[in-house]
Amino acid sequence: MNPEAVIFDLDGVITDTAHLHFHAWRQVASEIGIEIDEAFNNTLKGISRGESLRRILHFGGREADFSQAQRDELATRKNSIYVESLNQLTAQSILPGIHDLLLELKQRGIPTGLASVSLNAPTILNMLGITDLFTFCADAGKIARSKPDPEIFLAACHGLGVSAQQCIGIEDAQAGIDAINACGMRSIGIGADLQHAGLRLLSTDQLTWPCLSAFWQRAK
Ligand code: B16
Ligand code: MG
Repeated sequence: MNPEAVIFDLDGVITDTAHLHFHAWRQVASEIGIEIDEAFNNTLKGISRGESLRRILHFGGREADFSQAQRDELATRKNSIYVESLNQLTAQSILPGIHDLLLELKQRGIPTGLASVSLNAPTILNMLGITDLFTFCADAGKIARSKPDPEIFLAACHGLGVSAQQCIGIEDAQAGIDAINACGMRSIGIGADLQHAGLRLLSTDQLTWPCLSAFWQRAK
């Protein structure tokens, strides 16, 4: 038996945009006197734009200093810088092994889903030239809670018409692994430091169909 679907996170699994988020947030944060480093940025993986800003303001001790309208302006400014930087993405920016895996899943008739909380996800898939390799992309604009809440993964399952218990979810962030586990999917984590992943791999080039299939047989 095969999984009913394989559901992917975007940032850190399909392509690495974490450094682009970091550069944009660092610029906006620095303009209001908050310095963030890459270690702090890692804690924002899988966290929505609004919640990321709240955490940055909290980190800088400035949570009380900005109205909602000012926060919206900061988030919009960060997004403009980020979207500008997406111009550098091409098919070469797809992480190792991912294109081959998406093609193989398509050939095997196994549906693929995207569960990214990024409102820019459709643009990014388009820049990478892989929109057609996804059966369904959950709409981040329609979810109320970012990871570790399972909402975006459940939305992907719903759109694909599959049951979460019959799917594999792939993530690079702890919040994402927690979201996958919370909805009863089988989790694969990319990264040495992840906790509670059903299978932990060090790099996306280990994400082959034989690897996923063996994991699924063991998990069932
Ligand atoms: P945007 P994922 C997440 O993507 C990123 O990991 C996170 O850093 C970012 O804040 C979030 O998307 C929202 O992105 O500002 O483009 O809407 O990991 O869920 O694919
Ligand atoms: Mg990610």
